[in-house]
Amino acid sequence: MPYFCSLMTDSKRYLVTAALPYANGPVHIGHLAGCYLPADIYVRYLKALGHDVVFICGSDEHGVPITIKAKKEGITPQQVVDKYHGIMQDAFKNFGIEFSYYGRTSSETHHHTAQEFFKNLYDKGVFKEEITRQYFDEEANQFLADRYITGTCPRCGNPNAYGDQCEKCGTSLSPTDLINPRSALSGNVPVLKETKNWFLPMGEIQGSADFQDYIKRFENWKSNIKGQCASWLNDGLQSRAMTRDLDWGVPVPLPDAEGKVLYVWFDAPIGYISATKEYFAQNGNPDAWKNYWQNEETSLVHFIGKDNIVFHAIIFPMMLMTHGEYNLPVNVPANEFLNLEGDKISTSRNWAVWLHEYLNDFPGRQDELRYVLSSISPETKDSEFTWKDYQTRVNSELVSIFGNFVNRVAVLAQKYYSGVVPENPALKDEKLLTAKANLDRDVDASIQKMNDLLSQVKLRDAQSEWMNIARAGNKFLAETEPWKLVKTDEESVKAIMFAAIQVCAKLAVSAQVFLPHTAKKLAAILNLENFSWHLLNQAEIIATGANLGVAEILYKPVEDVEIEQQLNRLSSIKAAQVEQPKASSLQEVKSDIAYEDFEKIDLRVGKVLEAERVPKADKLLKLTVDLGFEKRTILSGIAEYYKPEELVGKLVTVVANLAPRKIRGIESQGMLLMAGNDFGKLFNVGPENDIEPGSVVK
Ligand code: B3M
Ligand code: ZN
Repeated sequence: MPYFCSLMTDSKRYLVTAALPYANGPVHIGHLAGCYLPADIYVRYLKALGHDVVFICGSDEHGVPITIKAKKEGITPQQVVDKYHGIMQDAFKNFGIEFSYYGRTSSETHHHTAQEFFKNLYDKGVFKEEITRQYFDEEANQFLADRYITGTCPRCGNPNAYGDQCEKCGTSLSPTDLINPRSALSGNVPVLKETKNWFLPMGEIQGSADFQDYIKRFENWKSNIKGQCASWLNDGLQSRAMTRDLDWGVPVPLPDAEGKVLYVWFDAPIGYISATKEYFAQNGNPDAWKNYWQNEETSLVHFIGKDNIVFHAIIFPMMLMTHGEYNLPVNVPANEFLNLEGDKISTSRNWAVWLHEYLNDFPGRQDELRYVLSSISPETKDSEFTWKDYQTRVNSELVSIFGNFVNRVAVLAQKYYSGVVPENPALKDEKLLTAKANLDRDVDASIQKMNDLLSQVKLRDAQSEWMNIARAGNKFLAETEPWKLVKTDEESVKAIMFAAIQVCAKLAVSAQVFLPHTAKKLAAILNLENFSWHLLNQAEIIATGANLGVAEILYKPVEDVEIEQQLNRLSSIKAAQVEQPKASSLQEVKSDIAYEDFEKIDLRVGKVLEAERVPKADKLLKLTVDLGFEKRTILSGIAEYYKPEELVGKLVTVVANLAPRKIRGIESQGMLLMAGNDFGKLFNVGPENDIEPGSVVK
């Protein structure tokens, strides 16, 4: 039954990218599960089918994440990127993520390519030059782009959203969208200062026929991407500055742009193009990159994490489209987030399983981690890595099901036939015939499903079908019991072992996409040289008379003590964090303000009349507050601290003249005063006595 013949015959060209990680820290399991492992599996699958694939990644070496890290470590941004570029590249390689090329955005080719791209759009008159007021830190004497500014996300209420994006809900933001903005440099409240920048008029482009045509593709994409994109498109896209007042990045290639660089999200995706150029230049074919970017027969696929969706599904395609010579992505498979032991993975809080440390602690055990991460891949929703679960999945699935099956077959084949594949005589016994028919049916069904799932980029389920092949093999051995039968019916045992060896070969061929190290070892055990995906169609992969290799145990069980060590490491990190806030739990006093400035704030007593949760916003409550002279709708990020019913009837203090602001499509007409620090509780700051709503607080 040739289930993937159609795919085999029309070999296609693919350019697959995996998000360029910021070179501001090592790679952790969240990165791997988010996009690098899925991209690698998909690329291996396409290659196994015989397609022509170039797989591109590299270090994102610009942007505020780099300069913030440099400041923190007391080194230059260049030193930061040099350090982490090497660490990341090595870790990916050792883990078996096989990029065709791993570039870096500090390269000369990249600077050129990004500047040329910008110039191309500039010359076409795409950008709108605008003088706007941007946040500025007077103490640091610096504009606060992107991550230099933090505040509360207007969409989900996360108090630690960045000026370019909220990592909690994935929304892309502008600094002025943030509620209570603060400078990440000094903690100060920033001021607004005028500066000139070049904007991509995304609203206009959204209306263009080309873009409307492009977004039809979303129809076939994963629902998490479709959902996010639909919500931005429904809100209507806003223009976005493609330049920044920063001194680290690709200089804006215009005469009047001194001290300005390209927005990191403008230059970084162009990094995919630059890296492809470098790859082909290195191979002595400097023009071939065009075939992968500018030839419509090539399929462009971007693997990313959910926080990068808007940039890859909307902004970069708009750039490519307005340039005019490039392909647009045919798919943008984005994963959700992976959490670790009940908490969000965080580089800055050191809450992560670092890949280079894993490779150190578990040498030669890359595939165990690959297996577990694919099994829990956050394809449709956030998922969770725990060390206990890691141990269970390795020991009770990889070792006990797959490892056990191939080991039994290899050992019996050595024992009965000295490692030479036996003949395949026809089975006669009814029970054995049924067992063999079941085996064929189950293995074929799993291979077919695995193929369908792989081509739909449903890699987690695809891997579980792969494991089902081994399950079918174990069931077959349990039903036929060749170790007993060998005493009475040697002919049937030959047929049983022949069939079991073919199942091992199918496992080896299909393991190449998920567990490449395992596939190699198993191929050596089977003495299998050809790895073509074609073979999965064949009833017989290894012929009678072929010599098998040496039997070898594929995995060792994960010991309790290994898990304890990892858990201890994590607990000491938690312990260190709990202590830290105590030392600095009180924020520093902000710089003095004039009384006239204070007087501008109109504080009033309000009475909460109604309170309810805001759907899909964990932290937000929607309140109706009586201010005496009118009733106001106020959204407040306090849902974690107050139940709606606790607030009804309470007196609160309201900033009554705060400019209204739309949050989640609802206009918030004021703000409640709350006391608290960044980690503990929040308490309502309201009058202690019953006083009339609308009374002035002074
Ligand atoms: N460096 C963000 C990230 O690491 C960014 C991706 C760039 S892809 C062009 O999540
Ligand atoms: Zn948010």
